[in-house]
Amino acid sequence: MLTLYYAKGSSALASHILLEEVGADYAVHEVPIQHGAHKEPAFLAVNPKARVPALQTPEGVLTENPAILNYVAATHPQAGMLPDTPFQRAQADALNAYLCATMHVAFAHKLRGARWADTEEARADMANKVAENLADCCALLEEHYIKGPWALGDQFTVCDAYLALVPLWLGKAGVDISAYPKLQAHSDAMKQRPAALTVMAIHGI
Ligand SMILES: N[C@@H](CCC(=O)N[C@@H](CS)C(=O)NCC(=O)O)C(=O)O
Repeated sequence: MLTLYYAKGSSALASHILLEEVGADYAVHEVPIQHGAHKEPAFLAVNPKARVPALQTPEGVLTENPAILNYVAATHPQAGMLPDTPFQRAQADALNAYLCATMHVAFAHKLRGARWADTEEARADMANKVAENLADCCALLEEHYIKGPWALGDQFTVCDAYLALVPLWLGKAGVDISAYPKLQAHSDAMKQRPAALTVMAIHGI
């Protein structure tokens, strides 16, 4: 049995969508980060990094969206969420690493500036750069990484569950997704998938 620790509207959406897409047998445990629940001892015992998502598995807890996505895909091979060849799998890892370590972090500078700077002025400077940085990320994804209709081509994969976060980040940062036709089409296509829609509704999206 799997248990996903998540907060509504957070980046846990990606792992949540994949669990639903593969038809996993899983439970959910909401961690309302807006009330500081992720800093309570009960959750720190699950994830000492105080972040969602976290996935309780029979072998222990996994954190970080890319790791959770790969685990869920690998344990549900019938769903075909990983590409076939080692090279394509590495391409999927590269895209997910970019979303995790570059694009999500760029977005986090909007509300989480206190991680990096102590003064109001520095935090405001960082927040003011978020839209520009996300637009740069989108241009790169659009030009070099999204093959279409799904991230890696015809097959829906782990990357597509992660890319479901991009419209949220852009909306909150005031970046118009319609400037990026492949990302817009991807967002529209996600809304045609019953599993993704179910999870988005849970997250209030
Ligand atoms: N690299 C992590 C990022 C997780 C993360 O930053 N989650 C946010 C929600 S989107 C969080 O828990 N924030 C709580 C905080 O920063 O205090 C992943 O991809 O799983």
